[in-house]
Amino acid sequence: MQPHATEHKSRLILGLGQTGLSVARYLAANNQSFKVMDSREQASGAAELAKLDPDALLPWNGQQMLGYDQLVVSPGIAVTHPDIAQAKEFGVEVVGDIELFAQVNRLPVIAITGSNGKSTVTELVGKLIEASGIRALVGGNIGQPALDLLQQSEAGGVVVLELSSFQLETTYSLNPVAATILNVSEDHLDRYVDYKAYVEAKQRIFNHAEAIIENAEDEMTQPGAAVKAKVTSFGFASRCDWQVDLQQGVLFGNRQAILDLADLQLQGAHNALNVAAAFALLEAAGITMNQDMIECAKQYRGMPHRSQLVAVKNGVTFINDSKATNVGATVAAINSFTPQFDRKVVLIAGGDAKGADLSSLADSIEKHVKTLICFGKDGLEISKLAQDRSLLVENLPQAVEQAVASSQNGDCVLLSPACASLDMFKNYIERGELFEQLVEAI
Ligand code: UMA
Ligand code: ADP
Repeated sequence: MQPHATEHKSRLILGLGQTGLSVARYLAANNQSFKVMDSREQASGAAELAKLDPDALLPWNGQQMLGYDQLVVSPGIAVTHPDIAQAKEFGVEVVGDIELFAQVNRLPVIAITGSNGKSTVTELVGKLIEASGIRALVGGNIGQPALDLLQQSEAGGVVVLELSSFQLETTYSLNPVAATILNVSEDHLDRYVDYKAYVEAKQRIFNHAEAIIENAEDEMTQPGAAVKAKVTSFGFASRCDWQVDLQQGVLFGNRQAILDLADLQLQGAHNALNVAAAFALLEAAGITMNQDMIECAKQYRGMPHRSQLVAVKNGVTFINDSKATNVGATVAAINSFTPQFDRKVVLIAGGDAKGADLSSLADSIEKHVKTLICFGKDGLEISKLAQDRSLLVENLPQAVEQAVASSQNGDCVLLSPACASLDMFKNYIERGELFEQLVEAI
């Protein structure tokens, strides 16, 4: 049992990004003392922290960490870092911002994790809750740190949290009314010893969940026998509580037709599963479905940089899926465009594969991709997946140039990198925006 977040103790925040700042704001507002360490010379939140406490920021020092009761670790810093591991061994508590949030939050929480679709489902669940007439407080890995939601929580509502595996590693007390792992595929293997450890981190979301939503297509999303919670399923098969019936083109909830898949603005079978998961989460949280919610789901267009149409130029369709930072997302994108563009996809991929096994991309490329254009740190590895149809270039502008040269009327140029962008860009947004600018300039 972790001590209560507002109990007085000496706390050290590790990392001064969005999370670290939100923890500092929260502790300062509750008259709790704290210090902050960041291993980088220019921590992004230093100016804002100085307004709260000009003396709070200290240089990174592993020995000094031993002198605190609790370390509040940002998700971008591995808890296996030798200094943190040593402090833990020494008896210092190691928690994250979600743990502090869970210890004081009094509102019902819907918790969402998975390798892909987290942000889409989190945003959609928030919109559906609002459509039902209830307030939704949406945050976590999606951007708004969870502790910042507490300021808005007095007026009531339901909290919707997107949780990364990193955040779950340092969370102990969260007891969501409904929790899901949407899917699991290889990701972040630069942070985990192996795939099993990554899956175990994700499974922590079920620890105290009242209801669990599992993906019937993916065993890794299903709780172990030790977990005692009501389980609801979503998937393609008729046995699922929430069924995406691709043959009939209908989403069924508890065997009742809810909507025609053709009426969804979101494209692809993976997104239909996302909608099914969202409805299943709401049902498990006790929110009654109504027509406004169904209309809201149909109208939802998804978030930027996730399989978004950029333009059609000279008969060629350009799609920005820059947020595809792992193999699973790129496979889903290729599959979702196959009905319209089978063997007419010019795929732009590459970047930092984060240690993933790329071979599972080979089958989709082999079957459905016309030309593969690769760049970035792991571009060469990806290009080897289809040597007869691949080109290796230096950067994204060259990739777009080559894609234009390789495409003809009726083709689709798809930026879906299967890799993180950090080897060449600030983030996936910068990568996606550059792609959009390059397409606009054609
Ligand atoms: N830092 C160090 N040493 C390190 C690494 C980082 O001192 O070795 C410091 C940096 O200098 C920086 C701070 O830690 O000042 C950054 O902390 P952070 O990387 O934990 O990032 P935050 O700004 O706190 O943002 C985090 C999430 N980032 C990560 O998990 C890497 C954000 O998710 C999240 O939106 C935010 O908290 C609010 O909850 C981003 C993400 O990329 C979108 N998530 C990964 C993903 O989706 O795949 C998990
Ligand atoms: P996350 O927050 O988990 O990264 P996003 O909703 O931001 O998820 O989507 C990330 C990428 O994954 C995008 O390329 C998107 O098209 C793709 N994607 C979304 N949902 C799924 C899904 N259910 N299965 C596979 N890929 C998906």
